[in-house]
Amino acid sequence: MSTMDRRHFIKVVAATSAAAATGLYQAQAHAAEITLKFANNLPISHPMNIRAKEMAQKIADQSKGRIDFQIYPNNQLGTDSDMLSQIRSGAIDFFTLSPLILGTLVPSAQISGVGFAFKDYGQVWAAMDGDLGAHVRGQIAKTTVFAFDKIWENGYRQITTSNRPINSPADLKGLKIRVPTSPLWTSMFRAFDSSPTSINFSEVYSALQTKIVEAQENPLALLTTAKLYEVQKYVSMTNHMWDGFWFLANKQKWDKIPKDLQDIITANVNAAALVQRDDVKKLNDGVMVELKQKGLVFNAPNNEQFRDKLRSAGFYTEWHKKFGDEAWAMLEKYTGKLA
Ligand code: X2X
Repeated sequence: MSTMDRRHFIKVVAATSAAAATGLYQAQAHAAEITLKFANNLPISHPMNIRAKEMAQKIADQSKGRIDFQIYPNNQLGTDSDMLSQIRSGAIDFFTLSPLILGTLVPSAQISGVGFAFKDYGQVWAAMDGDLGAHVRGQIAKTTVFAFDKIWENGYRQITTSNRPINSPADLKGLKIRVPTSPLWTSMFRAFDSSPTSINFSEVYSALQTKIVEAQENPLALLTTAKLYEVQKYVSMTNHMWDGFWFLANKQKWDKIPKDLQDIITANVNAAALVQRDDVKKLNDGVMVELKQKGLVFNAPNNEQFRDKLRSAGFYTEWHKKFGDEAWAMLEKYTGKLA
């Protein structure tokens, strides 16, 4: 090797290992004008990260290499609580978060997670792409972050346990269940007379494995991609709530991005949301057979009984009061009367 070659070789190796250290998916190996960090809590095999990776490449291509859109999946940068602090301060540029967990910062954002509110996806997308979503995004925009128009998909949530199927609301009594960190989630499982514990998603697998909790609830896509089937046995198809991910940006960081590049990012984030919605729905609908093969035992309880339990516990009355008449009417415009 000549001196020149060796120098070049060392430079390439250094650049490659630096790239490997800075993020799992790096669209650009050479220096871009703007480097942006998107962090999230989901495994790399989840459709959110698969579509985000594709999106990062499109953003790099369409910006002609001016933007390096880096993805930090799977809680690499910390728990949801940590990442919420990071997006608020601008330590990260983008973050996807459940509207309910965002409720720790913007209480009104939790309204889309009211138990048994949306009967089907027609209602979900009409509401979230319509007035209800616009109302929530307006509230989020009063903070140091804002949400892009199109919410990303997580899915309808199902209860899993390590020791017994949930057939009726009575089976939820005293159940030691993990819930994400959110006032509405805790309130809902208290209304079911369960014993909910707030745990960030990054700790869920080990909390179930070590039996700190016996149960959790999530869409089926998470059971497979986060391998929760290894530490749970029963899946009860309660469909007790729909959940999504607002794609959040730090406002101050965003305002520093030139308008032409902002437009490229906005168009790609919203477009990726739409294909990701479809992917996640297909995965949630299609993965049951595979999960059964992995040993999970499914049952389909009567959802109406669970809804009645929330009604009689005063859950709807309480949250109607908290969200206020105007927001509640906006929700019921899409869902019909809830209580
Ligand atoms: O924490 C969860 O359970 C998850 C992955 O579904 C959310 O991000 C709300």
